[in-house]
Amino acid sequence: MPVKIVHIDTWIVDIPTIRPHVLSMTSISSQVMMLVRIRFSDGSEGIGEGTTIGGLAYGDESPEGMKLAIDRYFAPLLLGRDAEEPAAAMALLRTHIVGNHFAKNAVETALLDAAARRAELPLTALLGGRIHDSLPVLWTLASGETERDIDEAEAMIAARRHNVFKLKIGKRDLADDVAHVAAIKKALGDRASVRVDVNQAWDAMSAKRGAKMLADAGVDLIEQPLNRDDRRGMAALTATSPIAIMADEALRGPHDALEYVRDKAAHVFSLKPAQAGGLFAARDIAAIARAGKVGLYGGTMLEGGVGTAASAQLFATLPAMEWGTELFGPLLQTEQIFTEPLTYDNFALALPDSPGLGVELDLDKIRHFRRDGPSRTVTGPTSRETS
Ligand code: MUC
Ligand code: MG
Repeated sequence: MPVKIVHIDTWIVDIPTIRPHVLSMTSISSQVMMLVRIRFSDGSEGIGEGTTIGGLAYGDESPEGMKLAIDRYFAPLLLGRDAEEPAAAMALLRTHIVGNHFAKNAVETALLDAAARRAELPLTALLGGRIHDSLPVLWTLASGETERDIDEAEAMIAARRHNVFKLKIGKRDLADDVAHVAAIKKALGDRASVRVDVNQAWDAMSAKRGAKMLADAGVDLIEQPLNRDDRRGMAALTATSPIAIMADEALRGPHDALEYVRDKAAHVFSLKPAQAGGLFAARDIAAIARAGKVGLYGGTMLEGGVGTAASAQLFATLPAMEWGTELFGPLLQTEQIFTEPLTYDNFALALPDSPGLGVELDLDKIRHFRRDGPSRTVTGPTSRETS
C-alpha cells in the first residue's frame, strides 16, 4: 500500500541567544524557530525548520506567518499525498502558493528527511552523494562592542572552533564601522580572515568608499552592501571593488541568481535554501553560480539545528564552497534541541551519518521552549488520491 502524508504539526520554538546579536536592521536576544513535523501512514516522519531574523525585520516571512501558512494553506494540499513523491508535492505547492519560500523550504526539508529515513540513508545520498564529510564554519561577531568581539574571536581561535569571522556593520557611520572592523582585524592579524555583512544598509557612495577603506583594513569580503533590489548598483560596485562582493538578501531564487550572473553583480553567492525556496532551488542557484564562475558560500538564516543540518546535507554534496559556510546557528542558541547535538570541531561542522537529516529532536526540550502551547495538529484523510 502506498505510504501517505497523514499529519502535519507546526510549532513555534523560542530559544535565547548566548548574547545579543546586533545587525544593521535589528538586534535579537532570542531566536524564533518554526518547526514542522510531517507524519506518514507507515509511522515514519520528517522534520523541517523555517527561521528568520527579528520577525519581519529581515525577510518577507515571519515564523508565526509560516506556521499559519502551513496550517491553513499548505496542509490541505499535502495531506493524503504519496510520501515517495516530494518533488510532485512541492510542484503542487508552487502551483497553488505564491512566494512563501521559507515555509516551502521547511516543508521540502521535512518531506526529504522522511524519504531518506525510510530509505535508511543520509539525505546526502538522495541528493547525489556526499563529497565532504565536514564543512568549514565561520562565526559572526555581532555583540556591538569592539573589545567584546575581539575577546570572543580570540576564544574561538584558541578553542579551534572558528578562524574566519563575519562582522555585522551598517548600523553606525561608515568611519565608526571601519574603525571597529580595522581594530578587530588588527588584533587578529593573519590568524583570521575577516569579512563584513552590511545587510543592505549602504548607499552607492558609502559602498564605493567603504570597499576601499575595508580593503585597506585587510577585510576579504563585503556581503550585501546595497539594497536587495539594487542589482545595477551591485554590478557597478563589483566591477570596481578591490575585495569580493557577495550577494545574500538579493538571491530569492534561481531567477535572481541568473540575473546576477548575467549582470556580473557579485563575485560570490550566499546560498540559503530558505531564501531560495528549498534545497533543490538552492542547488539550482549553485549550478548557476558554477556556470557563471561565481564563488559559493554556505549561508544561514541563523537557523537552529534542523535548518542547519538540512543546509549541511546539501552543501556537502556540492563540489566547491570556495568561501566556506556560516552554519553556526545552533551555537548562537543557549540550547541545541536534539538528543545528540551537532558536532563542531577543528573549525568545521561534522556531517552526521545517520539517516535523513541525521538529527533527532529532543521532544522534552521542544515542549519546554514551545511558545504556542499544545501543537496545533492538522489531520486529514489517508486515502485521498495524489492527483
Ligand atoms: C545574514 O544576513 O547573513 C547570517 C549570519 C549572521 O550573523 O546573520 C545571518 C544573516
Ligand atoms: Mg547576510
